[in-house]
Amino acid sequence: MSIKQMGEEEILTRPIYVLGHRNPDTDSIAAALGYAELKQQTGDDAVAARAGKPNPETQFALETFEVEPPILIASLRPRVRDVVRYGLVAAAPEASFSQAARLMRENRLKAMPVRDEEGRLAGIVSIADVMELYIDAVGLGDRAVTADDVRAVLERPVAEVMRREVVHFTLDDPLQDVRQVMAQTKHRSYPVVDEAGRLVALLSPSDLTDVPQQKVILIDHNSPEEAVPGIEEAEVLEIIDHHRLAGLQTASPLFIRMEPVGSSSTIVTTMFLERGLKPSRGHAGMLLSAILSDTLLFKSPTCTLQDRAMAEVLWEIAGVDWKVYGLAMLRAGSSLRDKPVGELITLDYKVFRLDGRRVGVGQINTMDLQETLERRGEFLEEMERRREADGLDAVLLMVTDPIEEGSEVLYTSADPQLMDVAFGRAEAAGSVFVPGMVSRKKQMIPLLTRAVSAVAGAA
Ligand SMILES: [Mn+2]
Repeated sequence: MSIKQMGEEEILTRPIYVLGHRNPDTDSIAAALGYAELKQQTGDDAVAARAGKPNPETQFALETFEVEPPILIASLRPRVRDVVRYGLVAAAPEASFSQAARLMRENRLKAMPVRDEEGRLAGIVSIADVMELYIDAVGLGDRAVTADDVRAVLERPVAEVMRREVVHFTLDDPLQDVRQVMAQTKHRSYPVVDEAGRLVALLSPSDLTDVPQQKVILIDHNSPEEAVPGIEEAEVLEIIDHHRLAGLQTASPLFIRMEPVGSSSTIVTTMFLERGLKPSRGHAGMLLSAILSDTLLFKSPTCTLQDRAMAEVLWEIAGVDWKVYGLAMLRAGSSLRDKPVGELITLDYKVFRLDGRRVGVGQINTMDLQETLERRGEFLEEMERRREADGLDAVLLMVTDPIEEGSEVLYTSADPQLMDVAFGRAEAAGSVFVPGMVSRKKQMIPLLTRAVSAVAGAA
């Protein structure tokens, strides 16, 4: 992060986040790491970010190649930390009221926070408090105020006169909430505390008038539904992706690189080579992992010659046998026995809008289909619960066996006809094995899209 001087305040300029989709898969993490490195190599202040917890497969890859996961960005909604100016005037609790008053006058403040020895917010002291103190001391005009009265008040320690109930904010409070509180309380300024409760700054309403937008590069996704919450408040500089275009609107022109290849990491690797650069060994290993994962070891119909060619470049740099490593990685990611069904359904789960219908489709890979299907009933129950809770037309789960090359598709739908059309009279069984189906994007979504329009046409 770079620091630039503006007046006497230090303002941290925030880096560009290279950010993958929610429910991150290996591609979404690896392509973010790789592309952030490429941007850094070409002189940009870019940082890889992730929208959620790495899945077990990604965790295996990160550990194998000794790579730190990207930073977690759970929301792009601006927070107090994005606008706060650090550095502030505060009184010690043992200071006298007159000392505090002098500080306030020097700094043209009407109120000042009080900070204890540990640096925590202890209270707030204000010029207006002095009025109350006089009234307490001498009553309302019962007798004349003497110099001794004034001295007695001014010499009292701040700790005795401060207000301890203070409207304050934390660095992580969303500005949306802050604005509401400010509108209700109408103070000139509010103390801000960090995670440990330490006083770090004062925030005034004018700090919220010109909020800088977070700059982001979206990787491995382009739809607002898959992006981190608050994406509409950020500035999207670039999109690097291999999915269909799905409705993101931007305020400014942007750089877009989308290619129908098996993985975003393939595009990132291609961009390295186009610039005569290459990723570090660790990131090469991650990018390779993503290609192997997205293409299911080059077997998926989404796999192209370019995926294969880039993978070859990457395994040279990473120094691994792709087949041995790839199988170990898929196996690490597909150990499902101990996981609750709710977690498995959402592990790699996306909601699609297909011709007016909203359909959730999850996918898990397993090397042991039978073991997973022993819990079929449990899965279907949880999927139906989720479908109702989210008001979806259907929820599907692809349980994919990359070695057998096929998927057991579990489904629950408000409209059984839709599933009948999609999977050919599957008889409300709630599940059907589809040989050859391994890709959600290239096989399942087109199939569902056709079924949705067929049902709409018939109605
Ligand atoms: Mn991908």
